[in-house]
Amino acid sequence: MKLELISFPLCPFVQRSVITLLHKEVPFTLTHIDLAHKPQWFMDISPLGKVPCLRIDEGTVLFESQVINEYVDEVCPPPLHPQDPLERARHRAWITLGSEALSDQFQMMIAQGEEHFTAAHRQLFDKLGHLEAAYGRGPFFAGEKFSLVDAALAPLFMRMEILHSLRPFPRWEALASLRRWTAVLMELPEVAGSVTANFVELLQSYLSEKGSLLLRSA
Ligand SMILES: N[C@@H](CCC(=O)N[C@@H](CS)C(=O)NCC(=O)O)C(=O)O
Repeated sequence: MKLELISFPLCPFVQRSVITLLHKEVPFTLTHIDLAHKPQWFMDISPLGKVPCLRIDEGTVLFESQVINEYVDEVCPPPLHPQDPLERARHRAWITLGSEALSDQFQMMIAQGEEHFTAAHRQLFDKLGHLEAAYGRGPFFAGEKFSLVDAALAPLFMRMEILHSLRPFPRWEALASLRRWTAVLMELPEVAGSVTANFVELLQSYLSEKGSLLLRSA
């Protein structure tokens, strides 16, 4: 099976799929596009105009990171999703929370005024508070076994640590369990290898381009 993942290097949703593919040791190629200048071939295959997209055997294209990850999980055993339907549904719910939290995090990164920043910050940390309460003893979301929840949350946590180094967040500091979980995930080769070596610099120059408040107070 030939898998081509259409990507943008800074996209956390693409990163979720990269982590899943690397974890499963499934060969794939990455095709980067510039989201500021989307090529026509991409617009033709991406119904929502978003990355990631996964092209399978140069034919069918899947979109939406969670759909891509579940497909990869089903066709490349052993499964990372739980077998029990209720537990599987619970995992999907927390992955959805992760998507919403990524959106809050993005809003916090690009906020142009303190009011916008504060609203995004509050929404993000309210969600993270729920996640902290749902996280068990670790080391992973579901205990000893890495799951698609870990793959979906790792990009959020990676960015949290980078942003925290630019503008310390007391509320992140206080989430002891999430930070322990983050440390475990960042040690994994599939997480460390899911971004380019210059990822921190790339993110910083993106923030700088956007005039991010995170840099202004650094
Ligand atoms: N729900 C989507 C979200 C994907 C998404 O928002 N991707 C962003 C980049 S991180 C994108 O392609 N945005 C389109 C744009 O910037 O025009 C998923 O989970 O795959």
